[in-house]
Amino acid sequence: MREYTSDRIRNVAVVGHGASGKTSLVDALAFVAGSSKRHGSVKDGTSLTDYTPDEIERKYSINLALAHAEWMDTKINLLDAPGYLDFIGDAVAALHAADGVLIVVGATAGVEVGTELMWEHAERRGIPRMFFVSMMDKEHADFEKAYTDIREHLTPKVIPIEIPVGEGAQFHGIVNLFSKRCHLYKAGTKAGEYDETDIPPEYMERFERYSHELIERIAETDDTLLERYLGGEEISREEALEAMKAGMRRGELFPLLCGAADLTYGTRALLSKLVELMPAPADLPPVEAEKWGTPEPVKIPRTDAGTFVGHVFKTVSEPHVGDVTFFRILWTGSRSWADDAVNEVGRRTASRPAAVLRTNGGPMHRNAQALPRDRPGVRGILPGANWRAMPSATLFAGSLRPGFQPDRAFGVRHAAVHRVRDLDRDPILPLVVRCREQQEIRRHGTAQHPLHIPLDGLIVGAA
Ligand SMILES: Nc1nc2c(ncn2[C@@H]2O[C@H](COP(=O)(O)OP(=O)(O)OP(=O)(O)O)[C@@H](O)[C@H]2O)c(=O)[nH]1
Ligand SMILES: [Mg+2]
Repeated sequence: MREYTSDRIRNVAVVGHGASGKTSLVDALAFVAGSSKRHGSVKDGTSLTDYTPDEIERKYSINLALAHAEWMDTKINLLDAPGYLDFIGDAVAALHAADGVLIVVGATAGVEVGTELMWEHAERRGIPRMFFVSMMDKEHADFEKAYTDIREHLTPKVIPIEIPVGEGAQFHGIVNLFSKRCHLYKAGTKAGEYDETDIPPEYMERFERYSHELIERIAETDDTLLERYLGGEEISREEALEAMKAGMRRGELFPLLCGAADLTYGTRALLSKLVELMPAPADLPPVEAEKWGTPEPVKIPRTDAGTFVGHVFKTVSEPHVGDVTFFRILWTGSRSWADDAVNEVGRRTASRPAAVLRTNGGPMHRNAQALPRDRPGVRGILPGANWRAMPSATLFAGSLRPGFQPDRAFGVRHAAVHRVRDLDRDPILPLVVRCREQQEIRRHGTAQHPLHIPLDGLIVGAA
């Protein structure tokens, strides 16, 4: 797999209510992009990101898991979050590791309690969001209803950028409101291939209505565009896309797309929009952190120079492997990651990873690739064995060598978790995590699944 520079990376959390189609969508995106050899399925127990025996048996996600899709010369890291509230801690961790959020809403179910919770968490973080109305092929699928639901329950700033051609069993295409073209899918399409056509006459009136609304809403977020729009000037696709991306960054616009992951319909358009509209790590402001072991604040610019800095967002214990830690690179560092990537979370001795892998799906099970130790990295999302560093991709696994003494300090700060209610009395336990910035972040857990996510887990190099 090739290496990607940070302007060619998108880190996207895929969140939503339970069974809204997130895992199926991640599978379809990875397959359609050619980054996964097979189109896995939750029903058959072959999905990329529901890979643990428990998930395969139960047919729903329990853990946050990673996959990626390479599209338009860009690597889209997809963090597939579980939707069931019991596991919401992992979904919150995904939101904190990503630069953009894809909120999946079922075309029959609309906005549900899990959708609202994810929206609130994303809103608090203020990161760009995009909606995807999934399962458009299902009986009683209703795009309009899902759109209205989002507008009424989540945000009036949602705006469709494509509309479906047909719904339920008749769903067979999408009209792209930017390009004013129609994508029609053939029955039996395997990887989202489509015929591009003019807009069917019977969809013209609907297209005009939505297209008008889209341009008007985009223009409202940009004074120069608004002036031109009111002056009757045409706004090009590129200008509209650029203004939309900027509007998303400011939290003023939330595009809405649709499709059917099982059929791979709408997946190519979604991949392109993830690349075109989601921010690259390099587009974002510096990360605010603290020097390890001191209260001294530091700003970590998102450049490729300096000391390696990563953010751990999930640690799991893998059978026969040991601790596997997922982390994203905030700052690659100019030295090799293997030297820089060291250390300990709340332990006395520091340690370094025994192996670093990248994965598309389960850590040790499939598609895992060992990474050379001396490669100067590129930022991305990765996991690690009791953690650490890594280039453009994903997993980092292995066991720690005890007794390693680092000459450079790195550390993860676990947020202090305060219990605010009694576990036994309240099955969904609101917890308050107090970060160093004294900001309060509510999280939820249950007695069975207490939360120990290094939400505040910045690894900061003492440069
Ligand atoms: N008809 C149809 N069914 C779908 C589609 N996408 C997903 N499903 C089905 O919906 C069910 C739930 O899909 P998942 O992908 O597991 O949903 P999820 O959001 O990951 O669920 P959790 O991880 O439990 O939150 C599965 O049985 C899928 O086969 C689709 O596009 N069309
Ligand atoms: Mg899932």
